[in-house]
Amino acid sequence: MSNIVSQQILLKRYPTGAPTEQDFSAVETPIAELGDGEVLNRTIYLSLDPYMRGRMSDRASYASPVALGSVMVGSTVSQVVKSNHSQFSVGDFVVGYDGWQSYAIAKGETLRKLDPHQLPLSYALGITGMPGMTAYFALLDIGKPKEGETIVVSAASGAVGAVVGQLAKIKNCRAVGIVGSDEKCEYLVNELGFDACINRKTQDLNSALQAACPNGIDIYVDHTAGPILEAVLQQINLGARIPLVGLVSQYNAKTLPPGPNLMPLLVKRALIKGFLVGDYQERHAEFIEDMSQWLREGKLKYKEDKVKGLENAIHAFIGLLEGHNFGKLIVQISDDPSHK
Ligand code: NAP
Ligand code: FER
Repeated sequence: MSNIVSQQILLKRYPTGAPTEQDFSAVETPIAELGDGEVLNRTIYLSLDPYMRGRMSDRASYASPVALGSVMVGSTVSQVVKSNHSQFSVGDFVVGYDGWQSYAIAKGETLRKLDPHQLPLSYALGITGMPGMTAYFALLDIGKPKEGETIVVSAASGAVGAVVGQLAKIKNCRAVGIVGSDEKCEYLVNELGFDACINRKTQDLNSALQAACPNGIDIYVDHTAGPILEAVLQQINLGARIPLVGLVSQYNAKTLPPGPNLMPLLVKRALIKGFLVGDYQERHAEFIEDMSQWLREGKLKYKEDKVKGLENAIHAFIGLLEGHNFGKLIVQISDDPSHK
């Protein structure tokens, strides 16, 4: 055993609602000897991120929970103190996933070297780390911004949101942020170049969005779900895109609010897209050709629920919305001479 002691923060219990100090415990643990391929890191920076709340829960999730009594997980920037790995030397700066502790033994393959002359080391946990990458791909790959479009982002002054808004400006779009204080709003507009900003705590979301987005909303990068998503949806444009990136409004919820829980959409990278059949008129011939053939070949079965007499239409229609029809509901109003 080396004589180095690591200060560690352990998860003591899974919080109900908002985490409290009592959910954690602080301990000092002597650092073990290094195994083959391992590196001893002195933590310089630890990233704190909203996803950690999800790991502090034994509810089923996309990621396994932090085991009670173990060190809280988290991304770190560290300096190598000892190395049993050929690619890392004492003094190297690395980004890794060492968690909430002052020293950690890490496997070399979990670390990436950082050049301290390129950018401040801590940026590797933010703008050039996981949050920055989230902003970059959520906006550019899913949002696909086009010049002149309006982009709204919630948690807009945060690690991801501030990058989303600035990337929107680089793409010559209108950037509108939603945040929780006037101070954050001023920063977004005056320092980061956002076109407008809404304080979700003091302003009426619907009217503020209307004022801030006179041409409607083309992209909403959703970090919150909940009431902000609800308000934004009222003002989206034809063909709007909504990268569902986070649901922070419900991370501390003891019980989920009524209505659909969108978390499975995020976890499964699922697509919900509005549909209007009229958009497909130009492809009518293709539809008729395929369907007629599949019907002739017996590959499609079709059941009709035929009600006879116009006088029965009202009753049948009321039943349609109550599930009384079984198959395609049709009213036969007069004889069909083609049908024997
Ligand atoms: P952040 O924005 O730096 O911090 C979280 C912010 O959430 C808070 O500062 C607060 O800002 C806002 N917030 C908290 N409670 C809220 C509520 N009830 N309603 C609305 N807003 C609330 O965090 P971040 O690291 O940039 O992450 C932002 C979001 O992206 C999170 O939902 C996170 O889980 C998600 N994320 C997802 C991925 C992914 O791969 N899917 C990756 C990274 C991050 P205001 O008070 O100013 O509104
Ligand atoms: C988050 C950060 C990261 C989050 C999800 C992730 C839903 C997922 C990362 C991954 O598994 O790649 O805040 O919130």
